[in-house]
Amino acid sequence: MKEMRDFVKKCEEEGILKRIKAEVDWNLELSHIATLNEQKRGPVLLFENVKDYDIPVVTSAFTTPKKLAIALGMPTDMTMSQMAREWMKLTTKQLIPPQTVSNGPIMETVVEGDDINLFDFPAPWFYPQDGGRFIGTAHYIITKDPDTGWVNLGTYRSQILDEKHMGVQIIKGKHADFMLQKYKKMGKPMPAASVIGCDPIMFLVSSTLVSAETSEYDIIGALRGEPVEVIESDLTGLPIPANAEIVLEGFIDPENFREEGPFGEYTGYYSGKAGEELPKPCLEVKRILRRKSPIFWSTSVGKPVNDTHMIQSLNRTATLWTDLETMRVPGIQSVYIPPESTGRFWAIVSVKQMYPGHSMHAGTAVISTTTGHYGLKGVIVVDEDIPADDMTKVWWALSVRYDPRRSTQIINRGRSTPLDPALPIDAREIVSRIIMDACIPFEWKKKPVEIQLDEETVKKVQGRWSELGLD
Ligand SMILES: Cc1cc2nc3c(=O)[nH]c(=O)nc-3n(C[C@H](O)[C@H](O)[C@H](O)COP(=O)(O)O)c2cc1C
Ligand SMILES: [Mn+2]
Repeated sequence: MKEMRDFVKKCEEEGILKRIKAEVDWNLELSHIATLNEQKRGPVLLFENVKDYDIPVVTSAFTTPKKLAIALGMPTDMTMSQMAREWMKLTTKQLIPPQTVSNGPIMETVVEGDDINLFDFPAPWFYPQDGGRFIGTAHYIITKDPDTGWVNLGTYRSQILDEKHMGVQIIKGKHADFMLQKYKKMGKPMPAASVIGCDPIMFLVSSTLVSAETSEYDIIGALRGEPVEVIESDLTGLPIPANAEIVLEGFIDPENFREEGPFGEYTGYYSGKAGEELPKPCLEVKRILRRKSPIFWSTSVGKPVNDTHMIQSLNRTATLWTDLETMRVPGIQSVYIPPESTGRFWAIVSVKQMYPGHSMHAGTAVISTTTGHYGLKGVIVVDEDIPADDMTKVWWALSVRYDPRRSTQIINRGRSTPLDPALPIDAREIVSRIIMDACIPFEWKKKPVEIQLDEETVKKVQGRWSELGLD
């Protein structure tokens, strides 16, 4: 899969894409249709007739495991946890850097100077109290480290502020923020490009916690098994994906931030009310590259479960699992960060215990990893017979193997996310974490005797299944 169109085609063949021909307003209506559709875990939507526009809009691209499997080119019956494991395997094998080409569909139309107008794109107005129209949701921002040349892709929500400016919420400590601080020291604006509409793996990876100095492009290459084709921009020097739909290129002035938001965030709450949060970086758009007839891609963010939570669930499960393997925590059977926890606040780890304290070894490791040290509130550790993504069994373990006083540890001071609505608005730097060890203590000499069905009888009654009229 090379581009957005391949994904649309594949989803249509699989019968999980719906073309919407009726006119739909970009103002609230489109996002509300998407959200209601997502609540039912409905199909990918392709809005072909958006009011005031002739550019179609895709939404709801990732709201089921099957859609993610299609995007990743994996078997469509895989579970989230299994896909995350495969992700881990592919991205720890061999990274594949991008390949520079001289031309591509993204160069079909070049818009410069006075002709630049961000309102030319059907950016939706998502929720009633949003501060404006958000053009960058299912998109990512390309930046480059001025010292090392490291190229970063990061998804940071972006709002249209006027025809030529978009606010970009680059949260402190994110990779584009590292780079912006360097440009600030140099007294220079930072080149940046927003990519809207691309091979869906690119969007998946651009919101993944990849270590600093590693380019997301190389991870994308590893997942696809072939390099991303990029064109080196003569304006910004950035590598632009040749097969993208729309690219907005320009510069972020580190000295000149602007108010953006509020926006209905993935927590289910608004974030960024004016006055509550600092002004945000702002991209001045100097050139638009686009296909003649581009497809616009958007995602509803907002309450779980939608694209954002599914993406975060998949990629954080993958990076957490990778972190645990890298730390050589033995016996890890499966890992899962449920989308219902917004894909970030809770993690479940299944472990085959081999020594006393092993389950807590796993639990404490999780909160010390790169993925687990940021924003996570709870870890549930379960024994090997409980798959991390089987909620029925996880609840059972929490009920019959867990004693709150013995099995709980609270860590008081962990790194938090400024978007967490459970913390006071002016104190969101630090959050506590809980480790819940729902494993039977390894050192117990006397263990409770678990019921197992009699194997012989199971075989026998299975053989009688149709005779019993149970087929
Ligand atoms: C739809 C969506 C919107 C996001 N919006 C933001 C945002 O506005 N600001 C932010 O810092 N991170 C946001 N994230 C999370 C980042 O993409 C994620 O932390 C990623 O690792 C950032 O890239 P970096 O690690 O290269 O900095 C968003 C993720 C998704 C899926
Ligand atoms: Mn990065």
